[in-house]
Formats: sequence, structure tokens, C-alpha cells
Amino acid sequence: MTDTICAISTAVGIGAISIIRVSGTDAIEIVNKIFDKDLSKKESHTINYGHIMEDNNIIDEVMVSIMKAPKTFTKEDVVEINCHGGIATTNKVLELLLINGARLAEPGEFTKRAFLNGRIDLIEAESIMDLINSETENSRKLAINGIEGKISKLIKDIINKLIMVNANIEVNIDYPEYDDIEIITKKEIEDISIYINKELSKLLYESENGKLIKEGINTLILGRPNVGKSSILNKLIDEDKAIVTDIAGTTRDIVEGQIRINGILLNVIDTAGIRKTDDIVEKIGVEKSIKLIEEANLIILVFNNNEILTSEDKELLEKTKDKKRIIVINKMDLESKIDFNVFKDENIIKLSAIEDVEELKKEVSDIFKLNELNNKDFTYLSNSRQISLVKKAIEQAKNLAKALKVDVPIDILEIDIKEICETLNEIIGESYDEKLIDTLFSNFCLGK
Ligand SMILES: Nc1nc2c(ncn2[C@@H]2O[C@H](COP(=O)(O)OP(=O)(O)OP(=O)(O)O)[C@@H](O)[C@H]2O)c(=O)[nH]1
Ligand SMILES: [Mg+2]
Repeated sequence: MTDTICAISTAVGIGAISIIRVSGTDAIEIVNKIFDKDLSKKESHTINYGHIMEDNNIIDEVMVSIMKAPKTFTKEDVVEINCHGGIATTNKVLELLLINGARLAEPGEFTKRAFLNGRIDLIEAESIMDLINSETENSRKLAINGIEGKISKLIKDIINKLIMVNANIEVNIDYPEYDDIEIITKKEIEDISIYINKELSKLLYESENGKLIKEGINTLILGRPNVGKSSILNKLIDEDKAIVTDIAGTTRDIVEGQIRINGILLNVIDTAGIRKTDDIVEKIGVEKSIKLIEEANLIILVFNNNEILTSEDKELLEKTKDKKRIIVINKMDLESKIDFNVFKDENIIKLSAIEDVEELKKEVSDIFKLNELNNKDFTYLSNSRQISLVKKAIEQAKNLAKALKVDVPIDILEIDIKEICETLNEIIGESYDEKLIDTLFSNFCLGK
């Protein structure tokens, strides 16, 4: 027996239709109180025409879908009212439901019930949120794969294999006289630890791609003043967004733009030119630029072909040496004064931002293999909760392999295996922390 919740599931505003969703033990009974036909005897999964009434007044002409438990999204009785769109009508219908005994759902509460009632696992629930938030075709594909349960299946397969191994360990413990069984079991443990390490490491490696698909590539354009950073940003996004002048120190705050390369979003940030300065505003800008290095997925480090390298240039080379970076030598239309030997071990792109930056776009695509990414099967993890638990499971599998090598007693190995199962169960939400679940679902939108 659960209380009955209701919420507007469509976006609030003016539109042709709004859908109000009701879920819980009394869903049908509550809607019946405000509907002009008797819904109590209607078959499950039917759509019923009628009117929402208050006293004897018609509030709206509606279609009401009845879906009886358990074959519903929440596994509870669900009623959906399709009423006319617009704020006044939708709110009025919602108000009548509340007066008649339903409670306003919290954000994500329908999906939370679907999860708690075993209709979907946690990865699937998180993917539903990702699907709703998808802005690109690629993030949509990523999310729908999560909902279809590809990753859940992989995790569940591993858990089942581990359970089988532990069942065999139990046999060994019960019949210690059969040495040969123990040898077979130890071989099984070795195989499973190798298998987990291999499968989960692959998933983890590819999850980097999942993050890029979902969040885009944070790209920082860095360099001394006047080297042409803002010109490069403007050319990349094909818009005069950043101010370009021949005065060094033109850009003082960050300027952001977005482009898509092979369907992947590039969040490009143009920064204040790096130099020592007494100008307070410019100084803050420079400090901001330096801070952003840490979070960037890619640095485009720009130098001026027409000038010799300065100590500031060299400092920037040093500061970004461990980051994924592309070195751009700009102003190639002017006479070369720069010493190219400094970059002899690096891949450099020579261009002139006043002409075009196509080569730079191609390099970004090559570095991140964006073309391949686009054609892959999109079975990636895409959120940090899942990623950190997969990392934990890999570590546990490695420790299991180590324990096996030093001949740890088999009943201790059984405990190690149980721990891996627990971590994997956490990923799919088979075991969970209530606080975490509350936080997770509270990020959903209302009515989902
Ligand atoms: N000749 C030539 N001039 C360029 C090129 N790219 C940029 N410039 C010029 O160089 C000057 C500085 O360009 P910006 O794009 O403002 O340089 P910036 O790196 O953003 O400079 P700050 O904002 O001061 O750090 C402008 O006058 C541009 O027109 C290029 O490829 N060739
Ligand atoms: Mg600039």
C-alpha cells in the first residue's frame, strides 16, 4: 500500500496538451471522483474520453489512460490525464487531484518508485534522466543504450559468475578431502579475476568517451596577449563573439563559444592573454585563465609565428605539458621569427586565423578520435557514481588475484568475492544507500 502521488509530467507553459500523471494504490479511485464516467470497471491499458468535473461544472474535456499494476512504469496503478494545455487548466486539474487525496510528487518520485519496485535498475534510472537532458543525437544514443540495459547486463553477468564461483568454494569447504576440486576452484577464481579486470577496464576506458559525448570537450585557448586567441575562437565558432584588436590585453574575462565537431560538442573558452601585469582587472583575468588549465580536457596553446618565443611562452609550455594539448603557431601569413626547434617533439598546427582554422578542427577530431566515437556502439558509463564504483571493483578484483597468488585460504577468498559482488550490486542499485538514492532522484524533473 503506497500513498498516491500526482504531478504535471509535461513542460509547464502554453501547449496543446498537458499530461498529469497519478500513481499509487488509490490512483483510479481518486481520478474517478473528478471524472464524469465510472472508471472503476474499465479494463487496464485503456484510454477513456470524458470530462473533469468540479461540483457540476465542466473543468476540461480530457482523455484518461488507465494502467493497472503491475505492468506500469511504477509497477503501481497509474492514471494519466491528457487535458488541454496551458497553465490554468493544468493547475486546476492538479489542484482537484490534491483536494481528493493525492499528494504532489517530489522530483523524480515516479522513477524512484519504478526503481524501488524493481521495474528498472539504478543505471536505467540514471539513463532516463540523461535521456531527458540529452541535447545532442550522440548523448541521446548513449542514454537509450543505458535504458536498454546493456551495461546492466554486463554487470549482472559478472555478478552471476561470481556467485557460481562462491557456490563452488562452499563445496570445497564442505568437502575438504577432495583436493582436486580445490585446484579447479582456484583456477576458476583466477579466471574470473582476469575476466573482471579485462571487462571492467575496457568499460572504464571507454567511459571517458561517454563523458565526452555527454558533456562535450572543455577546450581552453591559451597564449600570450595578441597571439590571436580570440581570432581563433571567432573562426572556430564562425561568429564575432570575442573582441579582436591589435592592442595586447584586449580579452580580460573569459569568452565562451560552442561548436560541434563530428557531432561532439566542443566548449571553447577564450582567455585573457597570459602576461605579468599591474592592471588589476587583467591580472584577475590571467589568474582565471591559469586556474582553468586544471579542468580543461584540451588546451589549444597559441604562439605567434611573427615573434620570438618569450619566457612567458616557455612557462606556458611547461605548465601544460601534462595536458592533452594542441600547439598552434598562428599568423603564418607573416614573416617567421619563431624558433620551431623548440617544438621538435610536438605535433604543431601552423595556421593563419585571419584565413581559416580547418586544420585545427581536424586535429581535434584526430586527437579524440571523434569519427570513431561517432560510429561506436555507445555502451559507455557516463556518470561519476558508476565510474568510481567500477574503479573500486577493478581494484578488488586485482586484490583477489594477489590473494590467490599468496595462497590465502579459500574461505577468505570467498569473502573477497562477496565484496566485489557488493560493489557491483551498488552500481546497478541492488544494494544502495537511502540518502544517495534520495539525492539522485531529487535531480530529476517534476513529473518523471
Ligand atoms: N596577420 C595576422 N594577424 C592576425 C592573425 N590572427 C590574429 N591577428 C591579429 O592579431 C591581433 C590580436 O588578435 P586577437 O585575436 O585579439 O589576439 P588575442 O590573443 O586574443 O589577444 P588578447 O586578447 O590581448 O590576449 C589582431 O589585430 C588580429 O587581427 C593572423 O593569422 N595573421
Ligand atoms: Mg583576446
